[in-house]
Amino acid sequence: MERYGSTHAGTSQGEEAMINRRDVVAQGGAMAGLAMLNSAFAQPGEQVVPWTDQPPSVPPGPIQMPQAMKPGFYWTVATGPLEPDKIIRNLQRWEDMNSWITPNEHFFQIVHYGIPVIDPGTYSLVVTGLVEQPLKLSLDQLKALPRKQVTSTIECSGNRGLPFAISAVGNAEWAGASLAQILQQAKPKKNGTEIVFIGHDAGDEVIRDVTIRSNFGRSMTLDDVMSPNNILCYEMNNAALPAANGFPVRLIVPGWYGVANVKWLKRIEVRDTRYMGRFMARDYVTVREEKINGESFWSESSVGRMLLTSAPARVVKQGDRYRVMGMAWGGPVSRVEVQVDGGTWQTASLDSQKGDFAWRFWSVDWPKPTAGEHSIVSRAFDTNGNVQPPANDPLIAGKKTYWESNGQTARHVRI
Ligand SMILES: Nc1nc2c(c(=O)[nH]1)N[C@H]1C(S)=C(S)[C@@H](COP(=O)(O)O)O[C@H]1N2
Ligand SMILES: [Mo]
Repeated sequence: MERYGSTHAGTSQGEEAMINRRDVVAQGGAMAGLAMLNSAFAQPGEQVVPWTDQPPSVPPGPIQMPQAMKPGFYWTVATGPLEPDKIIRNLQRWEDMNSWITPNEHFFQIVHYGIPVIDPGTYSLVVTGLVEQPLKLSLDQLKALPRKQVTSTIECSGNRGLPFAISAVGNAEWAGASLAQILQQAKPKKNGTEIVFIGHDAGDEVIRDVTIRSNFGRSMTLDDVMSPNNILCYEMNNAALPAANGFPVRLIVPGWYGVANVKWLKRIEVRDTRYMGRFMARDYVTVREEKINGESFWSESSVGRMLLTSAPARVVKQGDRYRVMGMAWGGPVSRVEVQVDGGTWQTASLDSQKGDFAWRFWSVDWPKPTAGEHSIVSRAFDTNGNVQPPANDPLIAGKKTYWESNGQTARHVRI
């Protein structure tokens, strides 16, 4: 495990002090108030023991990128090297992620081409392509459709693949119109199998030697699109979407990695061929070595459904009693286990908040830690019998790109 010495940007030592009941309720609103009935949140009188392995702050570009983050030889970003601190924003320290619902002002933001300015009064969403009935919906028309809500945890698939991005995950209650209902209204033609979601944001990219102006886009199969959980979302935690999180309308596809949740939606296009845009087929492609009958197979797969994972959020203490708490997500979580200093795995207690797509908080007592440095690892299990893989699992070790890093990770504290 690598260690990172510098502290996270924007936090001071003073903020590391006690988090009491009033702060937790104030930060998380009513949900946090309810959550206080459960054990995973810091209780009154408990103090947070900060991790000693704080991530470095997100670097301003241009910087030396890890090899896997560099665009390919036949594809480059016309504006030059990527600038991580313009893309990855508003990360919280893990110790501060203390409410089951992440407040809007603390929700992470991934912004690849900048934040488009959109007038909600003239906004419209177009549904076009291989459909019998093309649609053009204003924001008011979208809001007039039956309102659907879903609590869903979004994680950037690059989370924990880069040393400076280890908390690009949050949980919110999203509200909007049913995506399936709108697609049904548009009536895809028989050959319309690929549904492309296009954002208002765009950038210049060079493909081979052609410079194109390309909008952010992602696609899903018609089958995946018709899942009843998907929404065309205009509200986040009962407020309008913040500008950086997709105002006025974004896609929310519970159970998929962040990149599939297209923000600032402009157009939905029904097509009959696979969509191979940057964020489907060049970027956000996981390259992994698999052994099939002893032979290497290099799988190259587009980032898709979220994978099972967990993370220790923080260690708290009251007098000489210690507790480790954290979150698990990316599947129907059934159990979480925690290991200290490579010892035996202990079963954590899971908080009761549920929702098929929301993270679960967990906690475990740590009765008598000795003075000194300790490492803490968690692993999640789901109801389908999956286990979060250890770092040396071939699934993780054979992966050459940084996306989908759902393996077990160690955090460190000094007692
Ligand atoms: N139009 C558009 N949608 C986008 C992005 C983007 O840059 N442009 N970033 C994606 C990525 S990579 C992630 S992880 C999520 C993050 O959602 P958030 O910024 O609301 O946290 O948005 C996704 N949707
Ligand atoms: Mo992402």
